[in-house]
Amino acid sequence: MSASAWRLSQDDTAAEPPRHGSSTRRMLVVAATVVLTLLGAGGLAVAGSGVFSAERPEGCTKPDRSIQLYAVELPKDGTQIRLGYGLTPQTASYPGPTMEMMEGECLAITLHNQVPVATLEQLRTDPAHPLGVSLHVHGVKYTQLSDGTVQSGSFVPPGQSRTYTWFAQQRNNRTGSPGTAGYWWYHDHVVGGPHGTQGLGAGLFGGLVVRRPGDPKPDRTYTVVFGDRQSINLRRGAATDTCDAQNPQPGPTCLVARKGEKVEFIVVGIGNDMHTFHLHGHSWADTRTGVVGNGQPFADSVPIIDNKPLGPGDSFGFQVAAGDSVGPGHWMLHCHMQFHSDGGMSTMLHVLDESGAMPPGHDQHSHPATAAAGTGAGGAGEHQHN
Ligand SMILES: [Cu+2]
Repeated sequence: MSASAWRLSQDDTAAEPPRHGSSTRRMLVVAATVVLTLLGAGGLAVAGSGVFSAERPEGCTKPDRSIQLYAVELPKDGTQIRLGYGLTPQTASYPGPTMEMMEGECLAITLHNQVPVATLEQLRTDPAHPLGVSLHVHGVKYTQLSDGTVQSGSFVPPGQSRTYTWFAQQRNNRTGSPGTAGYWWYHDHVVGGPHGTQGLGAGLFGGLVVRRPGDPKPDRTYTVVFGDRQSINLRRGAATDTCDAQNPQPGPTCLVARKGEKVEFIVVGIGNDMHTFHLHGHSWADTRTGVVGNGQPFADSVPIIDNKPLGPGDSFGFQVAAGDSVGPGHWMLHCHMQFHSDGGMSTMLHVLDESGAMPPGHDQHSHPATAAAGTGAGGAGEHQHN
């Protein structure tokens, strides 16, 4: 790829009248690009990839915060390979850790690829495709060097590490930037093929929330990913909910809260299917934060909903006060496409009372769908309720 292959000619820009000497200036820019590429100056150039990009987005002079992220192989689900991101290799999960940023913040994430080569080879659909994992994010700003794709050369070969930079750009009325606050997600874009389809299918994804100062803070946050084969967080039926009634530990397969706690959901669609996200007993505002702020103008024009369409790549989020007005109980959370919920795309939000106990009369729960646990053929991870 030559350096000029993707250069938009200035003469093609309608708003810019042709000026004397502009072609000379262009030549100088190209020459400078070549020199920088040869020198590999300051991480500004990626030799060999044909990409010339700044290391960080405009507005991010240096990272405000740095974190380590590990991509590892997890125990198989039946015959399905499972991968996960974790803040440590030992705590990797699918979905991966929920990332939280404040608008204006610049975050450096160093991804360590600890997935065995043999596993990546098994997931590869084309022998010519390079082996690696990556980190691709939705909603916030990043340069080509943090795109997490093969074509930009921004992935992590086995055993190696790479730092990705995300910038939660602020709203700017002068430039017209709408800001980046909202509910987003991140995922692999490399495992198996150029779109990371195998990496996504194996579990390399997670939620991201970007807040503005003054946004409501939740007591706990759950990321719920609706996917193919009637899956929630890549599980189906009973495997979506492994909460221990005596000692429920919040996690990807245990959505639990005390009455009155502010519970935040980050809802993400992956795969190829359309879904609708429905939560029993609770409703939310269809806004950026999912709540109607105090004194917010036009509050009556904000739709209040308890069901929302979700396509592949979509994400949204909201907060509810657990059990508000309706009390403790096992509140269903499911896809409302009937053949999806019947197929096992259904789990529970367990709302305990203020003391953390499920009051009498609510101590039994069962899943309407008795489909084989998990999405793997062997149904590993199946568990019994009651
Ligand atoms: Cu569905």
